[in-house]
Amino acid sequence: MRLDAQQLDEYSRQGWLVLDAPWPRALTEALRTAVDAVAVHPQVVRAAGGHKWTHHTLAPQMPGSYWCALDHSEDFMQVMLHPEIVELARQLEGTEDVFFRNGGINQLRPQRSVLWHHDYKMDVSALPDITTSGVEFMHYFGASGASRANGCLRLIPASHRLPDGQRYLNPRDPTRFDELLAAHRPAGAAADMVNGLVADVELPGEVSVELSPDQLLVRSNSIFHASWRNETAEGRLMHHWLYRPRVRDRPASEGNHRFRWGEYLTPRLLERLTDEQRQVLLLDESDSFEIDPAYNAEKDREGGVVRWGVREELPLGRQSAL
Ligand SMILES: O=C(O)CCC(=O)C(=O)O
Repeated sequence: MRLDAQQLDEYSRQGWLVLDAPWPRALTEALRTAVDAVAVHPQVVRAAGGHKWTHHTLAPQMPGSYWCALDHSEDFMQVMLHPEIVELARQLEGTEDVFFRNGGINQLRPQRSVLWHHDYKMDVSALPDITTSGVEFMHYFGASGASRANGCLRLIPASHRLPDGQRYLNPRDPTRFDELLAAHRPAGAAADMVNGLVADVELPGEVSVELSPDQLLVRSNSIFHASWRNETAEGRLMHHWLYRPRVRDRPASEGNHRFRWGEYLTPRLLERLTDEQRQVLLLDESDSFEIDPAYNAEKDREGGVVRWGVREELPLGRQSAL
């Protein structure tokens, strides 16, 4: 899937786009089937040390882990590594040399919201080869998609850049968004807000991104965003994933690799990948990069335990057959 000049310009200026999902609808249905098969009672998730707001009926693979059995399992990988997605990522990053950083499921719990934040604020203007901070795809794959009622995304268009419109955000600089937030958050509401129990404050210029499960949000990894509070009784299903341009011969923290996929995907899943999928997972180049030191603790804690496989390898929750 390739974007036209107008879409590219819009993405560059505003930092986000909504597209029709470029994969067959059956793949989205397979994601829901997989969730139904693996889901357990929310109390079981809590007892298993479920991550505070991203796990509702999907248990972490080990206590405290961010990762459930599905995040990079076969059906999810077939969407995240779909040829149309790889093509889009390459076009948006302006280079063939991109890698799949990671994906993950956010099953926003009832009564929870996500506060305003930036995921990634590196000033890439300091890196001569890099002109973007990475592209993130967000797919709200539950039957009801994303609505204000179930906690859809909110974002501030064009917030992925500094006010000069040229540079991406730098974590070391105070940003205008931190100031904006401080000016709008009422002091008395801070405790519940900071804990994500009420929706964060409305900010001037913000947009709510309501989507059907047949749509895809494409956004700069640097955009300023939050979610509404999930007012429904169900966990809101979304999976998102990130591609980044490769940074060679620079410190590991600039490369920002989180996984060596060969250590986390089962042999049966590895067997089912195409050459192109192997390429963006860097499976045949695993000696050519270092894991970002920011993820060393995760690697030490979870390496060899957290794994993702094919459908037949999933732990079945309610015993429903796939
Ligand atoms: O789950 C959501 O809707 C928002 C997720 C988010 O903000 C994030 O993962 O950075």
